Amino acid sequence: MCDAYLMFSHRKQGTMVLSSLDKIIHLQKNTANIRNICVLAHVDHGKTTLADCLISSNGIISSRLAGKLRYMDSREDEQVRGITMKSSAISLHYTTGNEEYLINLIDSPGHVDFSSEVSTAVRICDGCIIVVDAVEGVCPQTQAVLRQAWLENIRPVLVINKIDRLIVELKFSPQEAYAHLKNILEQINALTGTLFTSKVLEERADRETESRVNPSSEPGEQVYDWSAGLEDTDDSHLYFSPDQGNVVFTSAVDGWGFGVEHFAKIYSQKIGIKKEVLLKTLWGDYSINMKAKKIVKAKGKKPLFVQLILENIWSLYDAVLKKDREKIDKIVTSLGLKIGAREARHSDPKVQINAICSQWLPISHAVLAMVCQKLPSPLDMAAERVERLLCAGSQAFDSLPPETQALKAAFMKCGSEDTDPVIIFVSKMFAVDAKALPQNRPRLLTQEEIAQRRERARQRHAEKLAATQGQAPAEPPQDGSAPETSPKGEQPKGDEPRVESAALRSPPQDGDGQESFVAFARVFSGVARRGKRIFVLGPKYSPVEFLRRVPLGFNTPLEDLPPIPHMACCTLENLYLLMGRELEDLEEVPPGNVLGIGGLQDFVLKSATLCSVLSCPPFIPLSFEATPIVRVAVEPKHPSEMPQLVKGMKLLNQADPCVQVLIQETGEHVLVTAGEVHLQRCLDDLTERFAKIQISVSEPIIPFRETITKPPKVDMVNEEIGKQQKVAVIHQTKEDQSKIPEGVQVDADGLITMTTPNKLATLSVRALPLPEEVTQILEENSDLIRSLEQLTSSVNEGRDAQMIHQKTQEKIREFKGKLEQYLTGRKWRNTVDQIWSFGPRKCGPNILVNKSEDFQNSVWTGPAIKASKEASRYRDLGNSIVSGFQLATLSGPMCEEPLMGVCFVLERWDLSKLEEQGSGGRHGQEQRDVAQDAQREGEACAGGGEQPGLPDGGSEPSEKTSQKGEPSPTDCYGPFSGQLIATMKEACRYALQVKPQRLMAAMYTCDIMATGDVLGRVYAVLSKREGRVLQEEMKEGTDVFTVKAVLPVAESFGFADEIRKRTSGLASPQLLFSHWEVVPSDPFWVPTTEEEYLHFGEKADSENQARKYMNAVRKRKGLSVEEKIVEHAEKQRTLSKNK
Ligand SMILES: Nc1nc2c(ncn2[C@@H]2O[C@H](COP(=O)(O)OP(=O)(O)OP(=O)(O)O)[C@@H](O)[C@H]2O)c(=O)[nH]1
Ligand SMILES: [Mg+2]
Repeated sequence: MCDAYLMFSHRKQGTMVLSSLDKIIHLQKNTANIRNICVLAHVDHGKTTLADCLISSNGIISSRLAGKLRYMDSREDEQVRGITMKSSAISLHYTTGNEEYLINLIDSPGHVDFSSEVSTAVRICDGCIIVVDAVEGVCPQTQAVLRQAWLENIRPVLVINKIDRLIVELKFSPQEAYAHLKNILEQINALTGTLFTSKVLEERADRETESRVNPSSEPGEQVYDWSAGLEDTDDSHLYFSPDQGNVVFTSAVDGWGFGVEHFAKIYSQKIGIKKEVLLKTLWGDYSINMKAKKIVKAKGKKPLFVQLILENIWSLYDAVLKKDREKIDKIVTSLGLKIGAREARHSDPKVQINAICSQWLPISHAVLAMVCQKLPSPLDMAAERVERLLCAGSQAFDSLPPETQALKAAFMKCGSEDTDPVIIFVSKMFAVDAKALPQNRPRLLTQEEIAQRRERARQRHAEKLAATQGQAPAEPPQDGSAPETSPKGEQPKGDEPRVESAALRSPPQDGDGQESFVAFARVFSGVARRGKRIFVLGPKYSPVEFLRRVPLGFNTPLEDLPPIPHMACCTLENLYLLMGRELEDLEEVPPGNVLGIGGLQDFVLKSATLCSVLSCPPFIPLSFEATPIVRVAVEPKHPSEMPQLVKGMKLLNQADPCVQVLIQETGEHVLVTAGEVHLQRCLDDLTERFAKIQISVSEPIIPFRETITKPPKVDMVNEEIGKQQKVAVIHQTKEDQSKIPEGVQVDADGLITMTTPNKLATLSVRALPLPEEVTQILEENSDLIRSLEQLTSSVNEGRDAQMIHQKTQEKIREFKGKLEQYLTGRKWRNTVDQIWSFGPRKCGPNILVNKSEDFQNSVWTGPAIKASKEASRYRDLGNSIVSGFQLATLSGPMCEEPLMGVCFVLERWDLSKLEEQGSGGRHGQEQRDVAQDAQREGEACAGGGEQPGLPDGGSEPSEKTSQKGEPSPTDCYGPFSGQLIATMKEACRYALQVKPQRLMAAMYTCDIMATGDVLGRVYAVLSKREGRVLQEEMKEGTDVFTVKAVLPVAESFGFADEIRKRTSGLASPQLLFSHWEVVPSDPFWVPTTEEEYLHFGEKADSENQARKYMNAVRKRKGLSVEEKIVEHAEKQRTLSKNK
């Protein structure tokens, strides 16, 4: 097969040079030749290594170090752990033919914990490189990043990396490797297909492809007609296929890579078949009849890809690994390569392979050529992407003011005239050591300067020598001798000896180790100039609202503007070119470029839209895949250092797109992070950079949800709850109910009736468990619910609602339909129409249903319009009922965690007493703010006034006194609306407590890749931690298994480490929050039947997972914990029986 090498002649391909800053500045102006791209992949698939290769092509790092240095991983912990944690950008220069390109490359992390960094990267790119490990294939994060790319509307190309592993590790034959690669492509195309057809992309799909062509059913026949069908339809870019030029095969560590185009070019010259034909047939089931120079479609025969490409690579590896000197030399000469003597003699085959392959098939050329050809420039931004970026929430683009709509053209034109609006999006803020900023850093010395310095050093040395020899120096030392050697405007004052090439400048004034924030941003339109005044738009800024406030419109001079909410004005202080670890100063940045902006830390928290015109709406928020779920409380080791901690937390919050920093009601400072690795990074950042103090960290705070279920049919020993046992159960429920105070009426079926302390209103509430599907629908649609609630409330307040996007209305209808589909049966009749609110926070997974006859109100239509005075009173007080419901759902009775999947039905709401009393009394109550007294006196009043079970009768005293015209005693209860809120809240809580309550635990999905031999150990760890395996699959052709499991977050701490240790690093899990799951055990369970006593013992102290969780939360929150320390069980039992 070696003969094939004779066919190649090494031609100078795209060349890359060490670019000067001037060159880059020049290239930034040619928008059509800019490519803003990010590298996305599953963790460890080789993004940073690939980036190294591309960077080394620019001479920024040496090619020998490429792949080892991991230049883009500039943090110490990134280097130590070997994973990327932050996305960072670098500008590269690439020349091919006559065209020069500027490539703004962003390397992103692959670990799930840092997926928010991926979101910040894709927002400011136009295209992305998806890297897939040839052995591991499509992994969970591959899917996630592909999805993110799709959602952002950026175009992907594919790099299948680590091909060398197929040769060296898996020892595949070229034919097997081909089948394997084909398989990977199919997987990833299937993924693209599902994304494409999935709901999110439905509308896009409709527009972009009339006919969805499956790449496997490519028009094969046409190929015989050598020229026809080559200018294929344009939807091809959706799918990955080597013949489309959007796939390259690489080995980043060995420095090589190729697309089929490279080989098509060479073979078309050698065999004399048109390049276009070869392009179409080099991938796929085609083989060649060399004699007839004909390509035929043939299954089962050796495909061209194997024969003409893979076999050559395989035989090269074979020769090098077997140290077959002769063969190596033959290959090298036939390829026309020149291998340095050092590499050629090197004992490590890797070095040889790298030396040969990186010349033969330079990876940077293969990848960058594909990027330049297949990925769009900023000028090609789709109109649709612009519309999406500008239309937050449910707004329709057409409903925006005309000035705003006009901005679309600016985006697409990328105009750089002075009249073009400047629009910049900041996708994250990152912290850099202030010393590293260009303005605080010594300038790189030019050759001349270095020469001068060398001369000076020599002179000094001579002086010193002379001095030691007791001679006077030939020349006096020059004081401040060489102004020309110091950076502009920085005159070195001292005459102290200077260290060559070390810092010329004293550390910046603001002290050592000061953190400075740089915005990671992109100019979408106009030229960003240093010193330019610009508006910073917060996420809630709205041009529509602006027009409402400012009648003169968007052209109002700045001085005349009234204060506008969510908007600030600032100056672009410093602009930087992002060069990986380095920043370079820029004066201006033309549109379509990625840049860093200094001096925004006081204006921008995490992300923002900067704009020179106020007609621009803020960009839609970044979509984050990972939900922050791991919470810890932090405190300084020395209490006096609290201010530093607070300051540090603030900085950390700004520097990380995903972390949440909050102070809990308990006063604890809490960090919420996406996972353990993320947590560790945040803590490191806090102690080492932002707070610089010792901190102590609590055990992770694990979130739970509270819910209720249907009464169980079997008891804990799996016996059906029969009649006799039921007695016992009821006995227990009675005991539970004794917790419910007097004055609250409980019906047998769980209906709670409560009266406000002033006896004027009576509420009857029932709690029902929602079907699981409904809870899920509610969870999934929380954004939609939020817009729905906003809409209804703005209608209620009489404001005309903003024009709602047609699509949103449709979605609301669809959502309602789905709820109706699952809420069927007698119990749920008409329920959907009667939904009044969602909670907590008006968008949560619990619903309030209004079945009261006196007052109808529904979230879909707003309150029923009844003109009567009575109706308006109900309407006014309705908010209190909703607030009570919101409070009740925010923290449940078990351990004050939010509720989930509960439906509260307000069956009756009686205000007739209030009506009787007349409005005078009510006014009196509402106007007087006696809340403080009320508490004190309230207790006294409540003691005597309430009659259990007779809510109506209880209101008598208040009526009497109010008739007397004296201050009514009900005043002591505070405002009536407040009483309603409290009563509603309490009623909801009691309604829950009479039902079987359950905890819900947060669950991770966990993807583990492990080789067959360590699989058993992985399972052992999983089951120890209450994990459940959902699926186990073997990757075709390898002995790698992928295991999908679910694992409670509560049990996940240290899981990754444990798995890694137990499997000697061969398996590593990726944990991603997925859903909430009911913990089956009843936290309040105690044995009640003989069987249960027998089985669980009288102390009933065997493991009750739910109770353990509940008590842990209660303990943490400082709530009372009923821990039964049953010393003499017999005695206690008799006691309670005697009662
Ligand atoms: N055999 C082989 N190993 C590779 C190749 N490319 C990268 N690697 C190795 O894969 C490991 C991970 O590489 P990285 O470049 O750090 O991976 P990454 O995708 O940046 O990882 P994260 O940033 O943590 O998501 C390193 O040990 C690399 O040496 C390749 O082409 N072949
Ligand atoms: Mg990386």
